[in-house]
Amino acid sequence: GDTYDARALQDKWQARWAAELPFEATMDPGDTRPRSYIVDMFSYPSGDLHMGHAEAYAIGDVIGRYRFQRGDNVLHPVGWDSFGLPAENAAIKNNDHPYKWTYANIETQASSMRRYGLALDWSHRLHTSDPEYYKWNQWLFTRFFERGLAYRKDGLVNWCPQDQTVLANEQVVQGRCERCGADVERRALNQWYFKITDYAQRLLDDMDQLDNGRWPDEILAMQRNWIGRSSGADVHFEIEGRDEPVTVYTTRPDTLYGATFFVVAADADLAEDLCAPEQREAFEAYRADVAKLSDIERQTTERPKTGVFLGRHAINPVNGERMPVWAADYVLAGYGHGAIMAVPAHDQRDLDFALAFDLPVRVVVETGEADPAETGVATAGEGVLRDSGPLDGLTKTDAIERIIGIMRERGTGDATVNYRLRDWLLSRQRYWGTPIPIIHCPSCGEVAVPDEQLPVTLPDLQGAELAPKGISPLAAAKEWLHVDCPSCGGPAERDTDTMDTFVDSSWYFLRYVSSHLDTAPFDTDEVNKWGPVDHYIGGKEHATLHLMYARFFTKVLYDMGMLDFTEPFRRLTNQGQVINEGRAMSKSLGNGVDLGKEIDAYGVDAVRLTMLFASPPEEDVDWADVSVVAAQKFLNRAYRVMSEAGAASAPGADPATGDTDLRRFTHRSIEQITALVEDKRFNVAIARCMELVSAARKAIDSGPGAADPAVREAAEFVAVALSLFAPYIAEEGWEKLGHSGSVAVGNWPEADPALVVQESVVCVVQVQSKVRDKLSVSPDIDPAELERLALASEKAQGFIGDKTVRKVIVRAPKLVNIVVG
Ligand code: ANZ
Repeated sequence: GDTYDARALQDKWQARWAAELPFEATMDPGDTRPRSYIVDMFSYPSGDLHMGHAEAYAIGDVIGRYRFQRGDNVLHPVGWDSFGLPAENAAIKNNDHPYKWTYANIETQASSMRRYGLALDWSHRLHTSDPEYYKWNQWLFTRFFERGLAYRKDGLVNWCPQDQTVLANEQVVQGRCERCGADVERRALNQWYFKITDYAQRLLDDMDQLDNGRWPDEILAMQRNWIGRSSGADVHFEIEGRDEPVTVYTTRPDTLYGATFFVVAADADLAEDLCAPEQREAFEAYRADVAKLSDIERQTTERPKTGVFLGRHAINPVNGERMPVWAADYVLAGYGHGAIMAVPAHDQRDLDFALAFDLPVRVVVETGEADPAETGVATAGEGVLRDSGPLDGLTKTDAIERIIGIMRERGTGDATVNYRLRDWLLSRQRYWGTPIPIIHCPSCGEVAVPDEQLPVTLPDLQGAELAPKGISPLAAAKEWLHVDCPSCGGPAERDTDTMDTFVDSSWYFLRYVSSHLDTAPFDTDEVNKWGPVDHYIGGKEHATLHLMYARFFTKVLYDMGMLDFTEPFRRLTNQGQVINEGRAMSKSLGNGVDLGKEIDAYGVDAVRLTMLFASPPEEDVDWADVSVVAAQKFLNRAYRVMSEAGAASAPGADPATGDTDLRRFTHRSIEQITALVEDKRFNVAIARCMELVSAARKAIDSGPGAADPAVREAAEFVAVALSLFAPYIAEEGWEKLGHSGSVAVGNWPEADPALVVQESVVCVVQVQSKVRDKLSVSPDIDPAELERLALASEKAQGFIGDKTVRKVIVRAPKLVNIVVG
């Protein structure tokens, strides 16, 4: 037939792949093929697959399928990130168990993935909500706990009033809940944390394994920013009437002589500690106001400065000056030491505060700018120190070094480094997650559930029992709650919080390798053979969440001796979004496109090809600008070329006897498409496939004809190349070409170098834009060499004469224009 029947091909080849399993990795140690480990960020089972999944999975599939074609032992597994709030909210609404919604959606997505033609290894499939998976979350938590990397503390946490649960800092976006958009509040709670801050410097240092294009620069920049390394000094200030000195962190110890007051975070315990009795009432009132604000609000520069005098004085260690101590909200309790020396002349926030409360402003760095006390603008730039005793006349950098030296000698301060990164708040007061494997015993304290009692499975709750109450629903499951202490045997209670689901996704790519192992979270030897993941594909919304956490887990597991690598993902590709009419698809805009309907109308291959052809993987695809019909037409042309070539000749003919022009075209296509695919420029690779199909068509219609071995050679490469982008039609075409097995594995050809070299091209040499000579040169000639040849041309020299060459415009290989005057 002339046109292919997409649905029939899908059914036929899906069944074949399911029966023959061409995409399963081999774990056999005797298999010496290179290993490729490709992972897509796993799916959250919120419903059926949507256009965004289709884009991301198409990209990951090209990467995986290319490695299959190169003959690698490929592991490209699949799994589900299946714990989380939406399942629970659906269960409350439907008076059901979250289990049902979750696993029904997983099955829907799984069958859509199979239909979508993804070359996945289904035998490694995992779901994080299975006890056989989350048991190992608990096991890992216990190891972290033993190493002091999981701990509980009281603190102000982000509280989502809508979801009735705490959120990690990373889950608060501009003061709102990342998930539901509600304004996040602050609450004082006792919660579990992972000590990611211990790894701040390594998270920075190891980025040198990820730069140079291996990870997108943008993601690395966001992580660097999130970690927020700052280097400066700790300075100890005596406080009048108090034994203990108070330490502040400053990036500008050079400005110590310009410090005119002292500020403590109003919500820090220190403020309460320092407050003089006569100021207590004013302080308490102020602190109550501050508790209502988010960190983001507190740091916005537009807000007027507020604060209260604490009735005390600090002593500047360099000059003995008395400085009033204030409490204010622009100093954060959780950064540095929660206290600062204020230098209003050189720090804008301090200046705003000084002007609001009539505190002195003293310039100590001469920058040549106007007096901050008059302009209201602090001068933060470079300059020379003045009114600063031993620092006078020094530059900022030298002054910093000098003052640190002085303080070190006197024991009043030293150089130090600070990070913005906070510990990872782990506890959630919700049901559908991994129970924290801790038992609280009145006499033994926090006791880890012994490994042999894991998993601690979720109690069987559903419907209204899951409704948010501010405390975890698990607390209501009394039978589950009350246990004997594993240590003393006395009555005790389980921890009722569940883990942030980002714990689940921090190590699933390790579990995949041996996803059914029941003696350990993963098989260390096997993971060290496959890992780190060669290529990880997923959205950039995970820049500071999942991608940071996964890096952290990998380092901890390395330290535990369970891994021999320190970074989880060698290469990272962030796919663009599929949008419509210039905007993200959304229910409220009504501009959503239904993946299932597109596939029903045009077939999987045409939809995949459209996605991949529309733009490079990292860029957005606007569905309003693409033509799935055009993709379908191209696939029909490709299909006809493959079937006509297949009908006219049998496999095995010696291509050397075929048409040379077409052969050259085919081999140049092989060379270019290989390079383009390796460079992830799939859209251009597809354009080259289209040109190859046209060249083969021409050879059939008005050249050597369909039976020519060069036509077969071209058509075979069309099938092989298309197997990356449009797998069904590629299989069918390959079969039409007379082959029996799958086209998808081990068929990628090498370009014949003899056929790839282009003979010479003609280069026009102009003088004053008039053609004066023609040179025959290599198509990849170096521009400098071409310029030399053009200037040496006798004919061109005749027109240059004794005039001066002003400029030579070189457009290698085809044009050189010599400008004289
Ligand atoms: C005196 C000074 C003078 C400062 C000057 C800056 C400029 P980064 O770079 O973000 O680390 N600071 C320290 N702890 C703080 C806290 N808990 N809340 C709010 N601000 C705090 O910023 C470090 C600087 O931010 C420190 O250096 C301190 O102000 C302030 F001309 O000390 B500086």
